[in-house]
Amino acid sequence: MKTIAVMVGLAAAVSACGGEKRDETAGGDTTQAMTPTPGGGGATHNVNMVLEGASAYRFVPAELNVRVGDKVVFHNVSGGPHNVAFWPDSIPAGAREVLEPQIPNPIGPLSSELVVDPGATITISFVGAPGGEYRFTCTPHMALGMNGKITVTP
Ligand SMILES: [Cu+2]
Repeated sequence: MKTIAVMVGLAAAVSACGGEKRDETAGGDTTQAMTPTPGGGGATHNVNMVLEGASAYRFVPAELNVRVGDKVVFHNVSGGPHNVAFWPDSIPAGAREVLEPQIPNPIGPLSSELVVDPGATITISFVGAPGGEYRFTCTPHMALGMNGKITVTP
């Protein structure tokens, strides 16, 4: 099963190199062209968790801006298992209370379960979240620089 996942990941990486900016996992639910909603948010943003080349583990995009009320869906595209782990000491005051209930079976503080299956997702909602910067990492690939940042704007 692992071999299949790696091959799927390679196929995704190769097609991503074709220059066409396309998200094959997200069903077109992208927010690049979204119009701000009065009162904030409600949009869905997609982040792919990928292995590029032999050892470049990344969140793509690694940095994104969202509004309070939006949600971010992390997709396990290649190179897994991955997870999403927010740094408890670098998120805004009050953010922990918003994030913690959304992370069942944490493997560490504010650290989601590992996702293994291709296409598996982790969804984090920023409904009611305080504005500011939310830095996160992928626990298995932390030392390899798989990090990201979400900036939440009220
Ligand atoms: Cu990872």
